[in-house]
Amino acid sequence: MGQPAGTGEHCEASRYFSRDFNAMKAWGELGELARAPYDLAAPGALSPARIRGYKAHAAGIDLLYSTQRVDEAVLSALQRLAEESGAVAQFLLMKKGAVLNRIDGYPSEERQVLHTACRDILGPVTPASDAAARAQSKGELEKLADFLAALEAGAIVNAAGEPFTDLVQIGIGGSDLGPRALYLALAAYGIPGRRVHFISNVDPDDAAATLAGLDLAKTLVNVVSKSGSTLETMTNEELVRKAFVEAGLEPSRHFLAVTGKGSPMDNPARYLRSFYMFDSIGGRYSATSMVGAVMLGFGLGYPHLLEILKGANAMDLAAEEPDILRNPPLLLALLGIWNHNFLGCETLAILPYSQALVRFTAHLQQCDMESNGKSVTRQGKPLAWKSGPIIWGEPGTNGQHAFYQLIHQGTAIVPAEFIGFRTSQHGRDLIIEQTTSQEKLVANLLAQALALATGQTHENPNRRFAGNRPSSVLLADRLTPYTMGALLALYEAKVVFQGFIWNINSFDQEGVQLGKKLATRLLAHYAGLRQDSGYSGEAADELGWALFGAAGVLAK
Ligand code: G6Q
Repeated sequence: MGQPAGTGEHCEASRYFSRDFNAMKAWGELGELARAPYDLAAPGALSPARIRGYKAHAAGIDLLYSTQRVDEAVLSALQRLAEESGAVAQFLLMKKGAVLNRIDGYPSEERQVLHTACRDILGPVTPASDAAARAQSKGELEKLADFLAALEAGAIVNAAGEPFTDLVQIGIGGSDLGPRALYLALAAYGIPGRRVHFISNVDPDDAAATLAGLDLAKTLVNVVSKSGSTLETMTNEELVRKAFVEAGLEPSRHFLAVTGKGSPMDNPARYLRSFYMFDSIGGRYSATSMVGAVMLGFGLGYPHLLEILKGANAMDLAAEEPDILRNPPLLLALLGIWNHNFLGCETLAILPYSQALVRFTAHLQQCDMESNGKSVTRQGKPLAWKSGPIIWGEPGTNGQHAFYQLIHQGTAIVPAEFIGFRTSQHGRDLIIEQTTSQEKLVANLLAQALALATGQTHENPNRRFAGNRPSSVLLADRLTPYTMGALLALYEAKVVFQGFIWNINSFDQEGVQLGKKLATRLLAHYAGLRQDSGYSGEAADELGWALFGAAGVLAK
């Protein structure tokens, strides 16, 4: 395991690693086809046959794409693009443990990318399985199973012999967004009497508000930081530890750790239990590692956690399929490239018609924008084509009463990805005027996709809808743990496929380092002032002082 992507058994597929997007034959073909994309607003353009036929399926999720501006010629060219770029070959290499997190010839993270191994263990060993990563994931999962069973059996309790009812997860970025999105999505499956809470922002009010309603004596705190050194997380951990001490509680009986081996947080004596994540799992891809699993196991129970992993594994397997029409993550990636690189759309709205997915778009914003917001190739050369789009969105139908005006009639064309479910999670619904609320929700989703595609002619120009605004619909029966795992893995694979095709490194995040570094220097300056001259902090409130002070410090 762990060969750079240009040596040994990886040689065959590694020829794809330096292939420039605009040098591919399919690039030229798609450019030609983009001169006259499929006209969704033409009469009869959305025929029943098209709507029925333009559908891919995997792991319980349908991808409906009849409302994209594609026809058979475009789909064939997208298939050729997938082949020329070796998208699936690179995905298989990733799963096998190639060192893909790197830039040729420059210092970089030089890491494998093995988040798929966290759920690979829920399926059979395949030729793409990485044995060492499977063993690591299995070990941590077994440790977690033991811990959860001990909680269940009352073998782990608080000092008063009572069971733990609440868990607070402290973490930020990848150690917060994905896990939080999953928990909120699946809270309907929670173990009765258990609750999960989150603290991420270094804003002290985030911690204060979360702690306000908690009985700390019955609360576990799960501190999650791969590096074990993130400013926000370390600060919040200390703040929460202090609250426990002030309440007369011993933190090491309440605090759990999820961190990298050997990190400053890897100190099991300070924690009730320590779980590990590994270098080969990037933060934004870590929701199915211990980063999400400990909290999800506590809140939803181990069987539900396994269902999430099984759904993710099923989608990872679907992503190995070379035919793009049978590979929803790859097809979604290619449709995104068609809209972004060839039809010139700058942003992508991800619009879940499910309140439970309230933080899913925020997670995807990180997963996509941190991965593919890059300007150099994997050889360090400036990109001559556009990489990742801007991702945004909110749950529907609420969004319809907010920003859909621009999506329908604004001057920017905003492709959309709608996510919906045929039945609700709770099953509590009411028929009003002959339809249930769930039917109203799904009808709205489908109506939006249709309206964006076909538009509307009108003699009043202000009531005209140009149409030809592309969208896809991801539809599943119900938002279950299995479906959620599949949905998560679908988007993770979509993002890495796009990165492979754009020839960028989707696994590092140098772009977030500069601001972090400068903030650390500013804080050192404040600390020095406080020590030397009794500076109280108020002066920083004056904008002029703060700006000039900051500029001066940073210029040093
Ligand atoms: C994700 C990023 C980043 C990371 C956070 C938290 O891919 O690397 O969002 O997850 O900065 O890092 P720690 O887990 O090390 O605290």
